[in-house]
Amino acid sequence: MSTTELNAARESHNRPLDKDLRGYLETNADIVTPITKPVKINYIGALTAQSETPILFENIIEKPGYRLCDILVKHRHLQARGLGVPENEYLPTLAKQLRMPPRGLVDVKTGPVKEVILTGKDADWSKLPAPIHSGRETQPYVTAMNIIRDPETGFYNSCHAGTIVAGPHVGHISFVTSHSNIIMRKYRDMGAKKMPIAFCFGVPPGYEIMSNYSGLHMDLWGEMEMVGTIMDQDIEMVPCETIDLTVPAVAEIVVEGMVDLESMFDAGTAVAPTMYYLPKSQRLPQVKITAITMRGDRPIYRNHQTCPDTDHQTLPRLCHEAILYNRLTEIGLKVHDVRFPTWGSAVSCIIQVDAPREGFVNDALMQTMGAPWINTKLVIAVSPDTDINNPGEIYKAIATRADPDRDIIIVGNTRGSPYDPSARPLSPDEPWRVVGKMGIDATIKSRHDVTDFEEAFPKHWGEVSLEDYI
Ligand SMILES: [Mn+2]
Repeated sequence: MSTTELNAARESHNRPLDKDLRGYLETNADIVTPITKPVKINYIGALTAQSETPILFENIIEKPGYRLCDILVKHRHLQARGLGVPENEYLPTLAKQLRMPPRGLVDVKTGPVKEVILTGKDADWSKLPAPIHSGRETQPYVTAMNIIRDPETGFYNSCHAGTIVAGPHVGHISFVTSHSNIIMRKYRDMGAKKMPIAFCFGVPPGYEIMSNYSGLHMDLWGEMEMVGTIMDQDIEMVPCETIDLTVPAVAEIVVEGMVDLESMFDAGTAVAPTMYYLPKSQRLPQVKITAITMRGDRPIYRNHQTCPDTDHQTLPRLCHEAILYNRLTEIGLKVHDVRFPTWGSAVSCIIQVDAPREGFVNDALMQTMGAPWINTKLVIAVSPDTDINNPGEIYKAIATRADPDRDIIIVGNTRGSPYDPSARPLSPDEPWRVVGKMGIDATIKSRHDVTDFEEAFPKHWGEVSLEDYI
């Protein structure tokens, strides 16, 4: 078997996809690093961020009985495992699935997440192995997939809004996504004072990829109704104990709560996707925890360590990449890849394209720069021969294939990221900011002589190894 065939076999060997996270970790044991030695919870962040593939802590000193996993989707080959397809089919597959109709949800009476049920005083979420993520933070930070229901449509909207564990039964949730705010407003307009929310820990990567969707969808489906579409299987949901919501039956842990819609509370800083402490302070809604349900046998807490570059940079942008893949394909160019690299601080995007003739790349750059989100401040177009995984290659393509006079588009005064220090704070609308955007065409162009890009190597390069002569 060739390496390509071998990789393809490895990456697609988990189709049909595992229904639950523990099954997924077993199926993909070849890339999971189990840590069986005792680990202090305060070391979890620093240890996690040294792993490039899934890591599973099985022995957390302060939290016996729990396991904790992270780094499920940081790299393309991991995302491909999550969808059960070879790496080169990952992006076209997700892009197509996002254009398909929602599969919906299947209600069942009970499931593994109901093996342990804690309510009242026992529903103490400070007992979960939620770590403190950074040097400046003082409280544990929960990054689970959360579910809220649109009160008008009944659709289940999901995101991974980070939530500060402020006490045994209290949290402060950073609802930065516009859909969460629209839904909260709908509840308020109906006269509601509280909104039910469920935090779901430990679901397979397919759930997480989909739950981070953020395009036009609210009038047709919620992210949860699409999980079955991208996982190609029925998604079973069980009713919550204390709130009127259903949750994935196969989750490892579910925390039920009610969001207070009437007041906002001062919360400290958190780590932005840019990995800075921005915004410096926030006023956030409060959540009151009403129940915790979980598996009986060593439930797996899913953490998304927020810094340095981890799943925290990648996960929210995977559906963005797929949506851009569709939009760029619509223009008529061949899209090889779309990537928000972890080293691009979640405000830059690389598109790897083949353009049929002059003019296409500028349209592709503008389409990407004009994306609905605020993370395409810097967009770089490269050709298929530039290794998109290698920052040095991207830099070289800019240096040798872009003429600043002809190949750079700059647009001023556009929506900036609240997490981008270079953007101008917009008073009195903080934390919003304003910033320009830049597109760089670093592809090989028709005006170039392709043979100019033939790279020089020594004779017998790749055939002889220095190791053999030491
Ligand atoms: Mn949404």
